[in-house]
Order: sequence, then structure tokens, then C-alpha cells
Amino acid sequence: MSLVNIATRRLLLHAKNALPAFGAGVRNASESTDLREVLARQIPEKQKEVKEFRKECGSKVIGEIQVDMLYGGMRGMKGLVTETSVLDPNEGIRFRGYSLPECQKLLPKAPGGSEPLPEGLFWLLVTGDIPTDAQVKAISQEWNERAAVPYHVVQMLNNFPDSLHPMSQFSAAISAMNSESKFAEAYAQGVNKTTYWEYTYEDSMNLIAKLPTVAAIIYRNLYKDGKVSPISMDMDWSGNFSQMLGYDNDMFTELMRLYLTIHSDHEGGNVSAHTVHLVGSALSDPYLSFAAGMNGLAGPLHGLANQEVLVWLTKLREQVGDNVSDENMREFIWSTLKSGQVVPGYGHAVLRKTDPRYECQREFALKHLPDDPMFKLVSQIYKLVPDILLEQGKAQNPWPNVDAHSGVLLQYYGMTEMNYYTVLFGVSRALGTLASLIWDRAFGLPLERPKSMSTEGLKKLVGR
Ligand code: CMX
Repeated sequence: MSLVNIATRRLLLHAKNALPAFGAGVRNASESTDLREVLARQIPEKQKEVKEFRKECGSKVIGEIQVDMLYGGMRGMKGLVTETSVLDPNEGIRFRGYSLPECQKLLPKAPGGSEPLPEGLFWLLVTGDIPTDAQVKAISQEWNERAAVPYHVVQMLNNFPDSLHPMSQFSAAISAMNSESKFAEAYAQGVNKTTYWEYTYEDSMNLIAKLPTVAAIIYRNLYKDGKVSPISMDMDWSGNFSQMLGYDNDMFTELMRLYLTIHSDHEGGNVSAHTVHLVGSALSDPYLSFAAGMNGLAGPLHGLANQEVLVWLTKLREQVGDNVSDENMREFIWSTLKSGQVVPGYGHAVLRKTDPRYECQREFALKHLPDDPMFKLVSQIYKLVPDILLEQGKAQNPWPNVDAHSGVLLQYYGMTEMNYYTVLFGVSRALGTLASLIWDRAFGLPLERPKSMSTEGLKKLVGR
């Protein structure tokens, strides 16, 4: 049985960061390094803005709903407010208005590193401001201080059978951590609803801080010796995570910083984000809300696709061998489609171009692993799959998404356990979904309850 030593040890790691170079139009409204304080100042202003907007425009019509949308997974139906990010079908994700390349350029980096620190992205998602180096460092420290995982959760994880999928372990552990929920405790004591955001904030910060340790316990229990190294107080969130996973490699840590940044948020309608928002609207605490989102992320059409891609690539290599010709690869892709399966990592419900999250992972690979055989295979697939999907004529978007590339980078650094990949996605997704949940409670959004209809009722409604 592994014991997580939550005592901390100090490592002399980080020299003082240089301040990031801010370009024109970059917002950084506050000097304070206390995120809670910055948020507390913003919330009344935003509440006022929304109140006035709703008073003036609350009854304006913003779209029409067609029958097909009800049967078609509500595609294109505008039905949610999410402040943290917006997805453009052609351009991809913008976090608080900043594109992915802009975030890569503007967000603070670790000393000597070139990838953004996810702590900075979290600050941006919560506040809308690009943080300073000092603000990011304060978040790293706060998360390190909040990282202790309750012993009953460690015990529970240690007792799970190896056959239980890592995502089931992850979600169960997150639910079980609601023993720590400040929100649930405050609600039970009958606190005023205007203060809900404060407890949601505390729970969110605690949960994000604990996730790397939970994820590392799962990894070390399933695939290694069950021992997890302790948190180092002077390390950043990704540095600690890499170390706890057992990867003593600066480039793996850099990959984690990039990975945990780019998987964080994809506006509000995707399954994981929407689920966290929906369950949170019942005032289930942030642990329960986020665990529900993780059960959605574990679906093969959503986050589990990163596992499916590696399973599919492995099958391809087994069946057609290495150095596969374009012709043989085309045949393999067609055989996948003809057997009624999807090509994992391709297509998207909103995107209509190559996902910028795919592109930045490809750039990482071109820089650090240009000769890796799996990377070459993924590049060859990228050349062939879009034309085949277009020829088949079904997929609205034949281009690759984030999941088509992530596993290849992980396997290069030795993380070959593909069943585990979605857990990494989940750790990152906490940043976006919990930033949104804090604002949901700050805005006092109500219980979510859209109207559903029967086919019979719909027919009557359209006069048929
Ligand atoms: N391979 C084969 N067929 C595909 C396909 C793909 N990659 N992408 C879409 N299609 C098919 C759909 O299955 C659907 O077929 P039917 O009409 O027989 O039902 C048809 O094309 C139309 O689908 P669509 O409107 O283009 O796509 P949806 O919005 O319904 O679904 C998605 C989007 C992502 C579920 C789909 O593209 C898919 O299954 N992709 C593979 C799985 C994947 O990579 N998921 C990860 C997405 C990113 C993430 O959330 O992590």
C-alpha cells in the first residue's frame, strides 16, 4: 500500500522569473497577488453589468430553434452563458479573448522554460487578465499549500482493483473528497446565497491543488511501485505533478505545462464543462459537480478519444507494420469507417478547421521529437484522413482535434499507458470548469432546467 507523504520538502528550483513582456492591448488590471481579493473586487462590477444588460436586453431574440436541433444534440443552439472562453469554428478557442498562440506568448513561463504555466491560464480564466509573474507564483504556492489529500481517499484508491479504469478511480476519488467541501458545510449552516461564490472559490482552489496528487496515486498504483513523492513547495503545479508521476525529465514537465494549459477549457457546451455547470446548478458542491463532469470526459466521443487514438494507432502498427505505405494506411482507415467506427481524434461538434490545440502539439513535436516514428505516423495520418472523411461525406469536420496528437507526445517521454491519458485531460479540465463554476455562483445562476418535449408534442407544436 502506498503512503502519500504530504509533508513538504523544499527544493531550490526557481530563480526569480522575469516579468512577461506585455504587448499592446494586454489587460492586467491588478497588482494584487491574492486571486480571491481580485475576484472579490470584480464580482460586484460584473453583477451590475449583467443586471443592467438583462434589464435593457433581456427579452431580445437571439436565434431560432429548429426541430432537428432537439434530435441533433442541440448543435448550434445558444443556451448557455460561459465567460471563460469562446470557441470559433474556424479559429478555435479563445481564452478570455486571447487565442492559444497569444496565450503561449503572453502567459508567464517557468524559469528557463518556454511553455505557459497553467497557473497563469487559471488566473486569466478567472479574472480575464493576463497575470504577472508574481501573481502566477502566488497561485503555485497556494496550490502547494492546499495539496494534501484526505487519508480516506488515499486508502480508497489503494484498495481499488487494478482492473478499475483510471477515470473511474479519478471520478470516485473526487466525489469522496467532498468530505472537505467548504461549500457543503456552509450551505448546511444556512449561509446567505450572496456568499456562495466564496465557498465555491475555496473548494475549487483546494480541488485543483489536490488533483495532481490523486492522479499520481492512480498512476503509481496501477503502473509503478505505488509510491508517490511529496509535494515540493517551491515547484510549480506541473513540476510537482511530473515529479509525483515519477518523470524526472525537464522536457516532460514542459510538455505537462503545455498539456495542462491547452486542455483546460473549450467554452461551455462540451460534455464535461456543461455537466459541471449543470450539476453545480443544483448547488451540488464543486467536488460532486466536477466528478460528474469527469464521468462525461470519460466517454470515447469526448476525452477518452485520446486513449482511443493510441489504441487505434497500436492496432494500425500491429496490422500493417511500421513504415506503412500511404496506400496501406488508406485501406486501414477505410476499414475502420466501413466497420461502423469513428476515426478517433478527428472531427468536432463545433470546430471546422484543424484544432489549434493539435497545431501547437505538432509544433512541440517538430521541435522536440521530429524523428519519433509515432509522430511520423501521426503526420502521415494527418495527410490522409481529412480527404478520406470528405470522400465518405458524413463528418462535418474532417480535421484533427486535440486528442489526435496528445498521446504521441506522452509515449515519447515514456508514458505509454494509454488508459491513463484521459486522467491528464481531467486534471487540466478542472481549471476551466471550476473557474466557470465560481462565476456561476457569483452571478447567482439558477437551477438549470430546459424544457424537453415528446415527439408527439413536437409534431403538434409544428402543426403536423
Ligand atoms: N470518423 C468517422 N465518422 C465521423 C467522424 C470521425 N472522426 N466524425 C464524425 N463522423 C460521423 C458521425 O459519427 C456522424 O455519423 P452518423 O451520421 O452516422 O451519426 C456524422 O459523421 C456527422 O457527425 P458530425 O456532425 O460531423 O459530428 P458530431 O458533432 O455529431 O460529433 C464528434 C463530433 C467529435 C463526436 C465526432 O466527430 C467523432 O466521433 N469524432 C471521433 C471521436 C473524437 O475524436 N472525439 C474527441 C472530440 C474532442 C474532445 O471532446 O476531446
